[in-house]
Amino acid sequence: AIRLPLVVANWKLNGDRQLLTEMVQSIKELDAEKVETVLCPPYVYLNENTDGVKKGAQSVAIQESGAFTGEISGRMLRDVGCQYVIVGHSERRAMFGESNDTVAKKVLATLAAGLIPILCVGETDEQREAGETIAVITEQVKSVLDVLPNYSDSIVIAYEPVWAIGTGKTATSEQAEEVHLAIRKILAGYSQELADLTRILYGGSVKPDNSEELFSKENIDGGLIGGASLDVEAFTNICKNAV
Ligand code: G2H
Repeated sequence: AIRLPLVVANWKLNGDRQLLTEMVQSIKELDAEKVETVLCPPYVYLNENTDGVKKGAQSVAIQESGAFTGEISGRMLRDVGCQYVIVGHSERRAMFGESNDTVAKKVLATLAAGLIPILCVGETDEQREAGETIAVITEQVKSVLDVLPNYSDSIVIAYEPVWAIGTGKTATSEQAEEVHLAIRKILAGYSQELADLTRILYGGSVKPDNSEELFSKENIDGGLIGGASLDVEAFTNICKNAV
């Protein structure tokens, strides 16, 4: 494949230093030439030494610096060795009021700091029932790509149907592949190279036993893993299934 599989652990508001240490020990044994792995613990753990295992943040400030109490900038994340930032996770959109416009600004802030954004998109249950899935995804992807000055900047997209997040419901591999293919077509509208190179991850109740089937799909290039990324054995096995 031209796209190296990518598996990202999104710990959300969970985990501690000990889990990070144990996870690093397990993940560093994987063949990095066959699967790229990124750990996204809460901000406070990003300064830990992860022995070559890649790190990402779960969000980032829009601003570069200044009087923005509680915020963390892209430059700071890069300074402590991060390479990725998850942007626009559905929990941030739903609970912290992040609009498509905010998400686009965060993607720009991420790229400006020399980091790779993992742009999350996904429809709610009601939107899927109303037949709006592709329209919602298109709007979410385009609102970011339309403001990118340069499509050769590397970005990752994560498709996470909101109804499948932390609910135990997973999209079938066919449902997921259908949306992943639609996203790749949207990317091709900007440039074929962007479509060919951009990794599109699936997220939403990915577990060791459903990951192999999901990752076997042509347009699913890896996963964004929540709950199962808090278990060393489960997460390691998901990474192995992406090879
Ligand atoms: C979706 C996913 C990780 P989970 O939010 O981003 O979480 O695997 O727990 O559904």
